[in-house]
Amino acid sequence: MAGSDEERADSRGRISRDSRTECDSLRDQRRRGRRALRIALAAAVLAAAVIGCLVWYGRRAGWFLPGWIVWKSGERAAEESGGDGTGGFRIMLDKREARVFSGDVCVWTSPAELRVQDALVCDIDMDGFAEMILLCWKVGRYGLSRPFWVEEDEKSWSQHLFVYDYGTDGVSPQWMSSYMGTAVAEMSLGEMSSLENEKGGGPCLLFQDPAGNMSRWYWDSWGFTRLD
Ligand SMILES: [Ca+2]
Repeated sequence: MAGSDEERADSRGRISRDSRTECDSLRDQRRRGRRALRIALAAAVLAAAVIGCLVWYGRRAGWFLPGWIVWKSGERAAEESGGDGTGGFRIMLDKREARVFSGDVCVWTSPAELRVQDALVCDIDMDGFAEMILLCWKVGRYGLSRPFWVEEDEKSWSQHLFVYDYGTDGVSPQWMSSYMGTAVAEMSLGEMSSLENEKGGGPCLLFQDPAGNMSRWYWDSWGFTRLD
């Protein structure tokens, strides 16, 4: 009888130890589960932060610009002189940047926020002095300034046409277009016939869109107007 009591007590002791062991094991499992969840959450937050930074940097760097853009490079030489008796100037295009040279001296570099697709030099307004015309991309839809009623410009890239004067003060902005509203894959110079404007002809811009459609634009006192 005494032996039976000892066996029961021993059995209860084993059951109690087994229960504690199971409880400890369960707590360990829960602890490991919570730790794994915290690590997974931290990894997700870190991954989201890295992706966010990459997207932000990529946007600023122009990673998401349209694939049809052909970034031109090489020299664009002025056939005519700039204003105020300055001599001729030339533009060098390289790595989405434009630099203006007077002789061998670089007198201007396109602003860092611009990505220059192409450039032309011509007397587009027919005042006797050559201008520099940049086909470029920038973040936001407006030129150097935006209308007062627009509180914040857009954050996406858009295509613009900027016209610069070249004079004794160097390169200065003459006309900065807002978002062009039409995609330009290629830009070149054309000539209007004598019947196409009141000045008896003159230069115009030829735009080719990514689908190959052509259009002609001429300088109309303040800005470009489409001819056809
Ligand atoms: Ca001019």
